[in-house]
Amino acid sequence: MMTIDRRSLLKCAAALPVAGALPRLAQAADEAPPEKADYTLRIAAGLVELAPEHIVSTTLYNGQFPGPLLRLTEGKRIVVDVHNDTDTPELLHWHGQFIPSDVDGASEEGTPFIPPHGMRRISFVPKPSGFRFYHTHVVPGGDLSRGTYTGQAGPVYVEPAQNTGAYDREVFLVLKEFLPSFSRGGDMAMDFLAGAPSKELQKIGKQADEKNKGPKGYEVGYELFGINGKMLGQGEPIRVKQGERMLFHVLNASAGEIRSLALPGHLFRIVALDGNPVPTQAEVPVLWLGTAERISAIVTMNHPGTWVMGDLSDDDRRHGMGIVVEYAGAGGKPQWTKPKPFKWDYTVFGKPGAAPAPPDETIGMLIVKNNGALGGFNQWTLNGEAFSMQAMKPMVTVQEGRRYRLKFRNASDDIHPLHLHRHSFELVRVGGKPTTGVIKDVVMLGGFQEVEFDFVADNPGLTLFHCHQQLHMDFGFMALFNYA
Ligand SMILES: [Cu+2]
Repeated sequence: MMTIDRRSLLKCAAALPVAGALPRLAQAADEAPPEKADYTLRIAAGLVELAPEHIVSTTLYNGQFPGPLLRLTEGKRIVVDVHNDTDTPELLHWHGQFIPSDVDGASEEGTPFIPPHGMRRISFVPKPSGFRFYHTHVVPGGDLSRGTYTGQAGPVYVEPAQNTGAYDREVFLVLKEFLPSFSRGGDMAMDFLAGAPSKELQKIGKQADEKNKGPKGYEVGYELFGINGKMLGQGEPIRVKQGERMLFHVLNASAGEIRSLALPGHLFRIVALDGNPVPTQAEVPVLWLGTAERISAIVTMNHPGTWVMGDLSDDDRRHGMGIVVEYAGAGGKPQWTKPKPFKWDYTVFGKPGAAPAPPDETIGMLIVKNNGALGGFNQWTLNGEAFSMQAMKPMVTVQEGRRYRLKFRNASDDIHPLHLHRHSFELVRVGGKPTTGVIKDVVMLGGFQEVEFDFVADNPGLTLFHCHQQLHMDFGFMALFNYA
């Protein structure tokens, strides 16, 4: 289990080879090269022992899943050496941080690749504080051995200037599937989001379907599931004491799945979404996380026993998506009970009665699915255009200092975890409800629903926007923003 232990992390970092002996390539231009890196990450094939009878070979950071927890300090510059021991170019993206385009880790923004069997030294100032993560940003397309289908993901905690919240212990949980394969259609949960579908968007979706008849486009399914690289019942349980306040930092590191998490008999008091403190700390029985979303929640341990903290999907839990929580002295077989139906509503964490600042400009984006249009894969368009990796044409030009409202209309039945690089955004309308004060970098947009969020153009440089569902982003669901 990944509990925090600063000393073991530092020890582990020190045991890694120092970069000096290796060729230094594609160094970030504006940094003076320091003597030694603060952190070294090495991308290479490795094994994940999900269970003794399920050992998976995939690409990892530092030979482990998840990659090492990096505890950074807000505002304190770091140097990171990233080695690529694979045969293909790689990219390491610092998800949720306000850093320059050349180190953010997306080639669409101009970040150089880490060459095969080469390395890249980067340096940046971590911010904002809170729960972030790092992951690969290459485009796997139809290759399920690349991109986020691999084990390339690791948590980052950027320590704030001042500490928040009262808790006794912190635990990081990284949710991830393994052994992907394609199928036609899937069985993802769809009905858990607050709000109702729009008739007009359903009509647009239907028109698109009539143009693209034929079998359903490919979806990705998985054989094995785990938390921190262990299937449910494997590895160490989370051992707790009655009355303890546990702060769970949960990351959905999936390539495209939505995850849920419940702990029978307990409530989660949500203190932060995507690492950013929420204005209203509400208690919920279930966490729902779209791909790349993070939730920080405090659970007061007041229901002794041995419990399964797991996904609501019986099938996914049976294939490993869960972890045992064991009270001191409890023993016995881990128990699971299904929570009562519950709708996930981002607005309950917002500031009641407040109105968001008015935007300087509103940009509409209509999302349409062209069923199976790309050799069996669904094609995605934003305002009628699928992103072209050849053209790399910016869709929106923003001006520094202005506040932009993006209004998304989803004419498909899929849920889209929308992600903006290098900036945070404020939710202003979700599931038909106005809200303010919830700051995120990924938000789930429900099937045939609308969502609106505002961002301030305050970090000049090419900026990527995309759906974090790997299959969607690779087949059109991306847009580049540039600064005037
Ligand atoms: Cu999507």
